Amino acid sequence: MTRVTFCLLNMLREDSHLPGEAENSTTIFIVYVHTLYVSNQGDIQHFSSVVSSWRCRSFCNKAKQMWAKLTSRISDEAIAALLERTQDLLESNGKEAINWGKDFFTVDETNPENIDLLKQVHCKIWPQISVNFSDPVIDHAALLIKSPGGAPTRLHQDSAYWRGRESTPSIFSVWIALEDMSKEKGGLMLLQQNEVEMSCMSAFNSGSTYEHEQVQDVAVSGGFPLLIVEPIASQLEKTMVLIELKKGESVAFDSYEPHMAATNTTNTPRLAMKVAYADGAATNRTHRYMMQTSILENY
Ligand SMILES: O=C(O)CCC(=O)C(=O)O
Ligand SMILES: [Fe+2]
Repeated sequence: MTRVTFCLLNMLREDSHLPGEAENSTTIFIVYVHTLYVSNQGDIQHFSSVVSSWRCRSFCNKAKQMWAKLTSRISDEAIAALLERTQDLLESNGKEAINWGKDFFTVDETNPENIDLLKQVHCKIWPQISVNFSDPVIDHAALLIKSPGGAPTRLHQDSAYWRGRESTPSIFSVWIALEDMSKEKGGLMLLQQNEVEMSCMSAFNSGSTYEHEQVQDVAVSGGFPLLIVEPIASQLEKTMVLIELKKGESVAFDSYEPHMAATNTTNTPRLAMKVAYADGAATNRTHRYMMQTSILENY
């Protein structure tokens, strides 16, 4: 009797089509050990065993809308400094900072505001960002404070707001929790199936925009006048999940990622901010909130 042993690697692919257009695939690798016993008469008896199998998710090649959670954290000190400076503004401008939060970070050379704080935040998040921009800029940064009882942010894609702004879409947002987030606080909600690794960010902004409609009363839509139309919105909302973010944690999402937030049902303001990055080389126009990251880093 002769024994012959050999290994085979098998590769299977599992595709999933989920609501919200994201298509993810999982590759399953299986290692088999095959042993053949060949008798002196030439009969073959076969024995096989699975040694190991592992699954490898290859998200980014097919997902059309994407978000990724950063592992870096903004420090408590930086957040405390930021919140201290928002106090006066909150009192004088009203608590719904979604309407004025962009002016908090004014990069205007003659009258810059809070750029030291923006630099601290940027220097924490930017090293994690893996995009291939030839001229990285901050397109805008904003406080996103939702007052107690503040209206929900209704479902939209930012691409609907940024139409015509760029030759190739590049703008993406980093949404930062300035306190622990919960659904009651009105934390950010995204489509779970669109989560990718940070290393997939170079594939950001390869999706498409759902039809949006203009709403007249922005007060009821959380300050955002362009919303995904029905019945698409209701369909997507079924799979929206709260992104669990602790104070200082953040999530990057591309301009095609549908997002929303619930009403803040607590009795304290929801404390969050965002930094929207872009490739300056793709932009069709500049504006007073825009700043090259290299200038900010040397500020
Ligand atoms: O923070 C929110 O409630 C929504 C923010 C948002 O939609 C955005 O910054 O694009
Ligand atoms: Fe948005």
